[in-house]
Amino acid sequence: KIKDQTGRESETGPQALCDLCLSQVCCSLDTLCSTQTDGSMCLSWAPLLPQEMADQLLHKMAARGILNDTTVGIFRNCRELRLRRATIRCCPVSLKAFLLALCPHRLQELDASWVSGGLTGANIISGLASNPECRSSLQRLSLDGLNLAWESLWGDGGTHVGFSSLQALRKLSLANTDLTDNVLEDVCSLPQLESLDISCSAVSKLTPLLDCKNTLRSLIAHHLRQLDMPPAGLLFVFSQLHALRHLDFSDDHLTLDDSDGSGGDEATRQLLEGSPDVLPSLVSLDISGWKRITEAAVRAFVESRSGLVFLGLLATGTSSCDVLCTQKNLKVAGEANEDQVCEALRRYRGRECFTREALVHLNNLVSGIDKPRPDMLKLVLSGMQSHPNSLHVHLVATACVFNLTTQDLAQALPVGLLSSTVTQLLYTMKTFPGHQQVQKNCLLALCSDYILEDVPFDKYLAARLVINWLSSHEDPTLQRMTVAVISLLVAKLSPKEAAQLGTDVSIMKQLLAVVQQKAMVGVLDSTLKFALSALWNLTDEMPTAARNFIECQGLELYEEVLESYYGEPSVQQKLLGLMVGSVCACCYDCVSCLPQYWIFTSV
Ligand SMILES: *[C@@H]1O[C@H](CO)[C@@H](O)[C@H](O)[C@H]1NC(C)=O
Ligand SMILES: CC(=O)N[C@H]1CO[C@H](CO)[C@@H](O)[C@@H]1O
Repeated sequence: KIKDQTGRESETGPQALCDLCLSQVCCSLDTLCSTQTDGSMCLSWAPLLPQEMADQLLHKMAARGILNDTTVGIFRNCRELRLRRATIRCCPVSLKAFLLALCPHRLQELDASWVSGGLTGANIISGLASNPECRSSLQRLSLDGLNLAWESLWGDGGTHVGFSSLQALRKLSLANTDLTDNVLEDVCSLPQLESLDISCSAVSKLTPLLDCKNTLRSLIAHHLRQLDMPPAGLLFVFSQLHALRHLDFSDDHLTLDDSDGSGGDEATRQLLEGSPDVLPSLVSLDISGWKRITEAAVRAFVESRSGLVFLGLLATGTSSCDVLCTQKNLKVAGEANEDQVCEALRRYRGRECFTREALVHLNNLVSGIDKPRPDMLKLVLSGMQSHPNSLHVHLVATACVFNLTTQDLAQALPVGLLSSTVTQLLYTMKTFPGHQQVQKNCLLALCSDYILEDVPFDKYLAARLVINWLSSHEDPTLQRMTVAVISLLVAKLSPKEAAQLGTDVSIMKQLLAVVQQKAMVGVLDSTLKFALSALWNLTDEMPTAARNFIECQGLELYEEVLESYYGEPSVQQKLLGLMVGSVCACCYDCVSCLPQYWIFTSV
């Protein structure tokens, strides 16, 4: 195990040299490339790289968010950079760039999920099928989240292409697409199809699956909203899928009255209670979210299938069924205990509804916890990262983070993990600016001497976010916390960052308002002291900040405060320190503040 600078065991160890080199290439693309006439980039000098290196470079570029029409141009050179396992996941890549840069390669794998350049599923299929090598080499394809725009393939009497043109496909993912029954028929005619994901699509009948019953080993059919088959029909299809080992037929009906009468509920129950001759090869079954199944049905199923390795039972009300504990090799996603909840968080990372449900149960488990649990914190963090815009997820996740990092627990966690966690909290604060509870949870988690002092994160961003929040809240406990956090953060800023923060008049006003509020009632508490320290740090030798301070009537206010707290050395020191500092800073810069200077000397 590797130790980090602070001597603790680090989570990750050093980065691989290859990884560092690829990152360096990503940062230096501008200098390594020339620009072609159409604006795309082209490596000025391209050595013949080992094949895997090209894949890794593309993955790195996609992960860093720098893959787009311009930069993907470097892969047009398909002699030196040979792609096999390509990804453009979530990247803005247009049809033209896709055709020029990716289609000439003999691809084995392509992940084009959630691309944002207007590419449709039909574009991708016809592009790939136009390269005869690709037709026979492509084994895995993921088009999650895309508009398939299938009609466009049949326009103008052109040659018929479809999924069936890609004869080597074994694994296909079409979750969250407009996949319909007709297109599913085309898909199921693939001769080697082993794994299919049609979750959240518009499919209404599963009958086409009968065409690939001999090859299909994994079917993911989560939340088929438009499924319209009687239970007997569904069960018949299942009974024909002899080769199926993994079936995910989960739904996300988390309340009882949400049932859509698709027959899925009843079919699930019958499947559980039915004979093990149906789906004889099954080792993994996911039926999370279905409400009408019973513990008796689950028990019957588990007892009749000794080879079972996974069962998804989250939000079914059956995960505390006693038989589950007796199976040593069986992993269960559910809510009955810690293992089940963690399993659910791992499995359902991509599913908002289940992630939230599992986090709620995790929060119950970790409330009052007194052992550091980096494993749990990692799961919470990855749930937040997978659903950056889901308020439901962040509301619960931030509460979990607080409980998992509170007090002494933080010091026992790996610094790298804490640093990523705080960075995520800041992102969360930024994403949900108006949400009281989320902001409060983040603030509570941040409000730790150890985290503020010893964990690396963007202190400038944190200070801005926390100050923003201060403006809209008057609850004294939270105000004290906020001001304390601000004062610690401001002390940690680089001179450049502090100068930048001090240029914001609203920040000065917030802090002065706190001072004024305290001075009016004449209390001398930590909030006042923290606010005075923050103001001092912000203005010390900072001409612009000092001028802002003066323009916001800071000197007048300080004059009054000085009178009210006469004989309180701790306050006096902070007041005079700032006044001397700001006036000095300001007079170098701005003669107009001289009258205030005279006020000051008179004091
Ligand atoms: C693509 O990304 C690069 C690097 O991030 C950027 O400089 C360039 O402007 C982007 N091009 C387009 C077309 O968005
Ligand atoms: C020990 C501890 O800090 N428990 C807290 C866990 O989080 C909830 C809020 O979600 C608090 O109410 C508990 O006090």
